[in-house]
Amino acid sequence: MKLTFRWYGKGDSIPLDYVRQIPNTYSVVTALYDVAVGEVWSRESIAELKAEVEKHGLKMEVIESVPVHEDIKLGLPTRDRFIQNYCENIRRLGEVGVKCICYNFMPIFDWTRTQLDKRHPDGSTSLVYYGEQLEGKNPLVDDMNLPGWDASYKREELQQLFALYKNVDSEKLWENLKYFLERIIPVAEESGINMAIHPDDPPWDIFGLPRIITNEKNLDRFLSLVDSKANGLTFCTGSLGADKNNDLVAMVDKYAKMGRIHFMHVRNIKVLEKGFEECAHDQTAGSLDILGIMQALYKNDFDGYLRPDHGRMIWGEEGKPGYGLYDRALGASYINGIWETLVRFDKK
Ligand code: DNO
Repeated sequence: MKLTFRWYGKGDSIPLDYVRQIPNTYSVVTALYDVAVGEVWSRESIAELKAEVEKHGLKMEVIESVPVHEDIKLGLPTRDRFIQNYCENIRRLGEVGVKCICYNFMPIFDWTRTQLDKRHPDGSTSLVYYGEQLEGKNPLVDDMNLPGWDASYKREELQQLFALYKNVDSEKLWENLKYFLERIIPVAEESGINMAIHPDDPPWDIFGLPRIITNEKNLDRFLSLVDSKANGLTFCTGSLGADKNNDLVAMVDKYAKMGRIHFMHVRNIKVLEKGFEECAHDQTAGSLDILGIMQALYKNDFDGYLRPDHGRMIWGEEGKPGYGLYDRALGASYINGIWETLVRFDKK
């Protein structure tokens, strides 16, 4: 396991020196945040970001994300130009030693929550998703400011996008994903990069938009679209774990054995009837079997990247929801402790 920590570049309020002080941190997980989706990242900006990271004794081996332009997901004729740009970004990142790129294939929206600062009895706050609050809501007419959504979309743009997605059901989305993978995976192979798709969060359709990276059957289908090691997974426990039917331990065991998990996002959640609450990483804090997941990684000699995922806001910290320092550092330490224990009491 190579422990990593997400860092949002120079605009991140958490200094790299602090990240470095988290025991066992090997690499940051970062990206360029000022490039429009679909455009080519300049070599200068990539080099500058890498130099900044390395100046602080860390590596830059994981990029999260190189976002996928909506035209690619929609399968529009304009997609080829954006796929070419995507390939160029893979090449450029490979040139500077990046080993893994995380991306997602969710239509329009990335992760979705109903509240970012739900206060819990111990005074901490965290991200939550209460499905009841979304029932009967329509983002095209209701005034909704759902956290996690790209706030830069104007209502009219959203309406246009939704209209375009009318022609894209889940089968069409699979087709468009295959078209994309068939073109980028050979480039990733040549560039020494493993592509790692992030599951849909939450793993079910949102407002009639299809979501397909959601469960074991679909992950199997995804991996077989292009059967190459470079076509792999970001296994996000919190995303996949929101669906009670996903047996995370069995899935981690299976995909780690196949060598197709390149990146782990580890966090715990409390699974509710119609949603979930994010909580501390610890086993006892939520519903997921974090120990079982870590053990499945260990048993399969997992040597990919892993990062603690969203943390709560604790100890009065203010910052980017899910991405404060304190609780993610606690998560990292918890993960280190589990791993060291597994190594010490080796029972493969
Ligand atoms: C949320 C993240 C996601 C993830 C993207 C990957 O905190 O896990 O936004 O970075 O889905 O493309």
